[in-house]
Order: sequence, then structure tokens, then C-alpha cells
Amino acid sequence: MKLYYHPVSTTSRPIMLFARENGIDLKYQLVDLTTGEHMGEDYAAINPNRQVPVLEDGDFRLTESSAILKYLADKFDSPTYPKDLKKRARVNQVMDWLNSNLYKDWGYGLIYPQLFPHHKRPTEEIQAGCIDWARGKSRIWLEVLDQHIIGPENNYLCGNEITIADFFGAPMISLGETIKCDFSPYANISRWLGKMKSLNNWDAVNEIFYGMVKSLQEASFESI
Ligand SMILES: N[C@@H](CCC(=O)N[C@@H](CS)C(=O)NCC(=O)O)C(=O)O
Repeated sequence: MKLYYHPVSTTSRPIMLFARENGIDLKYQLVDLTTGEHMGEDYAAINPNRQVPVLEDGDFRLTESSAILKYLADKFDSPTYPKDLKKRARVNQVMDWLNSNLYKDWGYGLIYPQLFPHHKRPTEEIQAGCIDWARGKSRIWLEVLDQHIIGPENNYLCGNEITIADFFGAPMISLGETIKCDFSPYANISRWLGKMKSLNNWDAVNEIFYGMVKSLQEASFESI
């Protein structure tokens, strides 16, 4: 199987982490987002969304990091995507929530417009309005994540067992480190993220991402 990816990508890192933690052998094909390789016609023929990741399993091609995690977990019969109807529904719920509620405002509203020129809004006024809106929404989502999805009792997002929702969510939350988000007011998020960071392969998978975080240390950002 081949994964088209970029090492700092919020949606590639979950697949890389899941594969490494589960001994899944992937061939890694770098798509250089920094040179705009993903915008070219060659890559558009692979993924017309012009985004990473894409998984290829023989002649089967799959986009959407959430769907890729589910596919790999099922293919390798992983307990991280439970078969029990209600447990599986809970994992699906949390992954949909991360994708459609959190990531939209957190990634595309608050963080990417500050990191990547092609996500910057066309005027300073629109940029400021976008960030202000997304920061307010992100605070609400982080509160929900902290108090209701994790809460004081759970070790993981869907209870006390690690699931693919955790693999999906942890890189997404760690993205906040690029703009120096302080998660200490969110005690449950901090505790959960700490657990995810202690996975055997977290450091190796996130090495280049943390290189980027380091390179941004002197820059100033609108944070949470
Ligand atoms: N819904 C997609 C989103 C993928 C996505 O946001 N990919 C980003 C990297 S994290 C990307 O390829 N961005 C290209 C760009 O910014 O132009 C998924 O979950 O796979």
C-alpha cells in the first residue's frame, strides 16, 4: 500500500502514526506541499481535491484521512475501531465531530490562514475577522472536547480504550502548537494529549512537524 503524504500535514500524521503503531507497512510517497506539487495536474489526477493524504491499495484509491483510518483499522482487524455497534458509532461520532466542527474553525479558520500564504484571506480586515471568528469558535470546541468528549473520567476520546478517533484527534490538536496555543486551561485535553505523545512512534512521526514548530518560535500569532 502507498500513502501520498506530507510529514507536517495534520491529516497525514494520523495515518503515519496509526500505521507505525500497528506495524502496517506503507510505502510513503512525499507530496511536497511547500512547492505546490499538490496543485499540479499530475497530483490532481490522483486526488482532484489537491490535498494529502491519499491511500492506494492496489487499484483502490482512497482520500479522506478519517476514511483511511477506518479502512486500515478494518483491513488489519484492529480493536481501535470496535465492531460493537454502539462503540463503533461513538468512534464515528467523535471523528465526524473533529472533522466537521473542530478542524474547520481550528485548522482552516484560525491556524492555516496565519501559517500559509495561500490560506491568508485577501485583505487585513477579512483576515482579522476570519481569525477572530475562528478563535471564538475554536474556544467553544476545545471546551466541548475538554469537558464533554474527554471529561475527567476518560483516558481517551471514546472511553478508556484508545481508538482511531485518538489517532485522528491528537495530531489535529497538536497543530495548535504551531501558533503557541496554551492547553493548560484544558486539563483533560492536556492529560489526553500527554498520553498520545507517549506512544512509541509519536516522536518519530512528528519530528518534522516539531521542526516546523521550532522554526516558528520567534513569530507572533493570534492564539487561543
Ligand atoms: N478532509 C481532508 C482534508 C485534507 C487536508 O486538509 N489536507 C491538507 C494538509 S493537512 C492539504 O493537503 N492542504 C493542501 C493545501 O493547503 O493547499 C482529509 O481529512 O483528508
